[in-house]
Amino acid sequence: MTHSNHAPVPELYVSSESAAKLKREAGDMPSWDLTPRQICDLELLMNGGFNPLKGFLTEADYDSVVENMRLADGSLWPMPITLDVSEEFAERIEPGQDIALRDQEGVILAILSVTDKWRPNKKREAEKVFGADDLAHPAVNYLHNVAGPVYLGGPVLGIQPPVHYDFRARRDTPNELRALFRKLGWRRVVAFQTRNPLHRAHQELTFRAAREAQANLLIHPVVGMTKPGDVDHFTRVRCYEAVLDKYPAATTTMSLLNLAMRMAGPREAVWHGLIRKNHGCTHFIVGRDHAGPGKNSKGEDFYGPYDAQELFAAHAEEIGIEMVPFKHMVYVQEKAQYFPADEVPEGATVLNISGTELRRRLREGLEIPEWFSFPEVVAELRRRFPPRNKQGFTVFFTGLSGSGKSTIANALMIKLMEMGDRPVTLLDGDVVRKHLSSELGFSKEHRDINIRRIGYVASEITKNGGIAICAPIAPYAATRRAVREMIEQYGAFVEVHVATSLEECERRDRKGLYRLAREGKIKEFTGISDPYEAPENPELRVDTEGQDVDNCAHQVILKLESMGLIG
Ligand code: PPS
Repeated sequence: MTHSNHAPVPELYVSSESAAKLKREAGDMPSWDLTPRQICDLELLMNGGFNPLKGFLTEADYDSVVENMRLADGSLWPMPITLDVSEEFAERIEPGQDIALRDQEGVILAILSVTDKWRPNKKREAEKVFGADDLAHPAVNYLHNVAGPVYLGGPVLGIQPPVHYDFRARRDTPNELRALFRKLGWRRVVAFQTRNPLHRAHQELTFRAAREAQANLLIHPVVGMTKPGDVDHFTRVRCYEAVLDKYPAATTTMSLLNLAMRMAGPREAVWHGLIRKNHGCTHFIVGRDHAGPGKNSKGEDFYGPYDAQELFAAHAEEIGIEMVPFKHMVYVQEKAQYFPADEVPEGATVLNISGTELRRRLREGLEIPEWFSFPEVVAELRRRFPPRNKQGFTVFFTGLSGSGKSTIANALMIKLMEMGDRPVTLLDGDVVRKHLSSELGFSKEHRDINIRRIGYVASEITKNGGIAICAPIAPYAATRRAVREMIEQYGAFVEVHVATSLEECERRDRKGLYRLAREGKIKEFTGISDPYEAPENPELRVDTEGQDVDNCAHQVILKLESMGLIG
């Protein structure tokens, strides 16, 4: 069991002549455009990473995997690999039919011979596979809110692998890795699964694990889909490449795994083990809280910290790979070196920087010590996560018509341009309606489209390091929240409620619209005949009654300073 098996794993690809023929035939079949997760699953199905699966699970296999962690024939398989489709598509498909599976550009990757079509009990799947039907679990959220309602199952004939344009030299199929290990003479290989950048503690623990197992080391990071909010794989791979140089020459290699993780803790660990076995590894590092999804909706952990190790240990023989339990490594100041947490000398000073603390230091441009990480890794992370005063952000004004949004937004823009460190774009309500949304009216549906367009443009500006100032009415809280979510993945979202009262707006009536609205000559007018949901927790509320524009804009500047966004 501890010697790597160099014989190839079965793949689902057909020969190149058959592929050409199948591809022609597939042109006439109904086709399903695969989702990003399904593309990851299909790649590992086809290249043998998910051996012994021969396709997307049938209903009998699915039931058995969900209930017993085994395929219907009894072999160990912990994760339902299913093809979820939409209602509309499912209506057109009957068992017995072949369908073409296409990537998002329309390239035909495989043919699925549909043998089963069913409506899964998602609540049961959530409870049995992920431990709870709780939307705080990313895979449960995916199951209920992203995945389609109907599953199709059946064997897959592989035509071609999904195309990757990035890091091609670092991607290997299971059989390519097996061949590499054979060529290098590596008979024992310990795999390290990761979805995070590696720092010194990881380097220490992986190297120790390899020494203990008397094995070579495979850094096997996931580049398919990881936990929402993780560092993107482009940045991570550049970090990994820097760390690779820190291992003694010829002991260690790295390969990228296009897996879509589910964050299913114990079941996921077993799954990861089977996948690594297929990739020719003999040992696998399982850590504390392996593939943990974070906290549930009550703020508790979904799984116990060592549940994954226990489940893995109970099935190690069958997985065919030996577990190397992860040692939690900590830095001991007096010794200037890393120790396993349970071997720290008495009375010694242990230093630690948590993930949250690391993000804070990056955000604020603070020092990240060399004992914690490698300078090359820190440099990559700093490049990707510049301090807040170098990142893009969005200031989103909301308020009634005539509340003074545009005037304050204009003054703010001029002040920010005077500072001159980042480009500034003003997306004023009227201007947007002229250039981006000229066909839209003021129904709820049209207002929402309008605000989402503004949000999209602002999120692109924010992503690219600029400052977006938006000044629409944006009367609906849910739409403002959606825009916030779009933007916060790239930078700060500063909501400013211009809280001028309706009476005051109407008294000023700068455009003469309130009079027309009162006379019924303008329909669906915000505040008069249409709702305005005032923000409950804006970053800032400004009152324009009794203070001038300059003062209001200055309050926004002070807020931006206090948030570390300028200065
Ligand atoms: S929304 O709800 O956010 O899409 O509205 P917005 O794009 O900001 O457009 C508001 C400006 O359009 C003028 N206008 C109206 N406002 C509200 N309701 C109705 N029915 C309406 N019809 C025209 C009005 O001049 C708004 O400009 P501001 O700058 O807010 O005063």
